[in-house]
Amino acid sequence: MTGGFKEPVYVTRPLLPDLEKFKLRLNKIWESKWLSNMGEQHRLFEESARKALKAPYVSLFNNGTTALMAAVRFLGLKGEVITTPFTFPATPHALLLNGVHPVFCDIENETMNIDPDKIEAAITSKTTGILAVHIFGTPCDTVKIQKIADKHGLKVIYDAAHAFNTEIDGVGIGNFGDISMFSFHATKLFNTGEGGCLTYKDGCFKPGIELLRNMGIKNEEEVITAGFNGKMTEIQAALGMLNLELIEEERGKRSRLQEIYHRELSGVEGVACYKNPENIKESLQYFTVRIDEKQFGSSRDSVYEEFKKYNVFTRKYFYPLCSEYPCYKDYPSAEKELLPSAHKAADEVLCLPFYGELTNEDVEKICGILKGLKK
Ligand code: T4K
Repeated sequence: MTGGFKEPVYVTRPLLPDLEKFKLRLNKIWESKWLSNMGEQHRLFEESARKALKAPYVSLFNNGTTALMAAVRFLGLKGEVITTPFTFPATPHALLLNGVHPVFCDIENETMNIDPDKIEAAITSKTTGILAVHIFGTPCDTVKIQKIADKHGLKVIYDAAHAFNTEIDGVGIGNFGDISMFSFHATKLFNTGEGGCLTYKDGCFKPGIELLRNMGIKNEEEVITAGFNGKMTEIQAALGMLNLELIEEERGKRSRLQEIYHRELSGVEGVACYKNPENIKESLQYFTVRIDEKQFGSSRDSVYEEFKKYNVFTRKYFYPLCSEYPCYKDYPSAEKELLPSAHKAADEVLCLPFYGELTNEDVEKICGILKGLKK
């Protein structure tokens, strides 16, 4: 039996800049006594994030969820919006908290993204939009989704929380649909502790989105709409500036680890790893496998439990499905029979540890443990 790890190995660890460099930025913030409300660090970081995402326009937020809520509200979505059940709770919650009913649509078996061939059947007279997720950073079928949206006059929002740096044929993923949302949470390849942003192609969106982000305040004497507080702080922005400098090196390390995972796990019956086509620049956000219980001899859940005995803490993203939460389970679209691929993915997917600090030997050991669990 392969031995376990001395220290716990988590699914991810945050990228952190050199502390002394961060202190220099903090000194500036302290001197300025400017902590929030779009100060200098915010301005600098917004421009750097825009370049990194290859996006025409960016609005920064204090986290990805508030950003997504602002997108739904800004586009005036109401009635029903078609979305995926195989995602983090933030996706459907951003709709429900805006008074919009999420309508769950099944996913594609391979990419685990919303199945565009099933979207049209879910459209009713109440449908106003599609909220698709580039799950694990794998791009949705943006061409098919846009065609459906154009045909039915629907808005498209992409939840790109996992897709920082994802590109299709060299085009940043934030250029698709009406608005895209990115998360900069600590668990993301690129992080500001908490944080996120919206990207969009239409510059006219900027004032409206940013009004929502700051209570609807136009100036000291005018509040022209009902907004909330979604502002990113100067400290978050400063961390973002420094973490952006580390991304390429981190991506290099993750690419190497990804190769080792693929090499070690290829040919293991019952373990499947998805590979993006050549024209996709990957986000390298997660490394996921699917465990087929029949072929592997052990279920995903038992693999997850067994890994803990070796001090390895994998994650069952995204189990349970959002359609199984108490707030959604009674929706007609939440019926299990309508979502077979989503249920299969929720039962099979396991996210393995994936971050640059891991050594090649660590990943080989994790693969050894997994192979040892095959029956
Ligand atoms: N849409 C999608 C599709 C999303 O996946 C998310 C967030 C959102 C929208 C919303 O974006 P945000 O509002 O969060 O910006 C984590 C994250 O909190 C969440 O951002 C993320 N998705 C989700 C997939 O994962 P948990 O509850 O699994 O995190 P937690 O605390 O269990 O952390 C996982 C592991 O990461 C820990 O075992 C150890 C490591 N870790 C975590 C933190 C917070 C660290 O090493 N350091 C840390 O500071 O939700």
